[in-house]
Amino acid sequence: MKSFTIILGDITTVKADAIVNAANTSLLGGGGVDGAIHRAAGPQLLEECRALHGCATGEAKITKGYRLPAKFVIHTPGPVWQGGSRHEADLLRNSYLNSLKLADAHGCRKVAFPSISTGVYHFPLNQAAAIAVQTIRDFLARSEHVAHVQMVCFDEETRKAYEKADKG
Ligand code: AR6
Repeated sequence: MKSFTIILGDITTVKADAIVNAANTSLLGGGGVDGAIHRAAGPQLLEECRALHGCATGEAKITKGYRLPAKFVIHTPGPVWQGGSRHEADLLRNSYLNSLKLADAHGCRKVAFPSISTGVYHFPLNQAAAIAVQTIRDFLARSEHVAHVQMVCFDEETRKAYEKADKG
């Protein structure tokens, strides 16, 4: 049985095969969930990230989880919202899809996502939630290894938006 769940919480405490990081294209850390993941994983994560030489928006790269309870971290830079006419929706969909593909290729069963691009990147929350939920549910219907996907929302407003998007 496959499942998709939406919870309120801190992704750095989630026990999963992979957690996804809402990174930037440098992959060298930042604020928000990126900063929290690097702090919790420890300095070895930054060391491994340096060797990756960045990542394009909508693409994804994988590292170990080091001190995190998660085995892997999948780093994906989501798009910065620039009004909606700069392919932001396609790029956000790519961030979810490429992260899921990478998790599946590494045999991950449980994967946890934060709300990519809806923090300092200012992607409108309801639109981002609709894209995330649809991409995840479509992928789950045909994934080989990925069986449990969790959206880990850091605040109640975000949790409500994903719940609404999932109920249609
Ligand atoms: N667990 C789960 N979600 C969290 C956590 C946490 N520990 N901390 C924050 N969030 P943001 P973005 C939520 O700004 O918009 C960084 O500097 C947060 O409340 O982290 O994709 C990167 O280096 C919000 O709902 O990511 C990039 O430069 C969501 O995570 C840039 O920010 C995303 O907010 C990426 O911006």
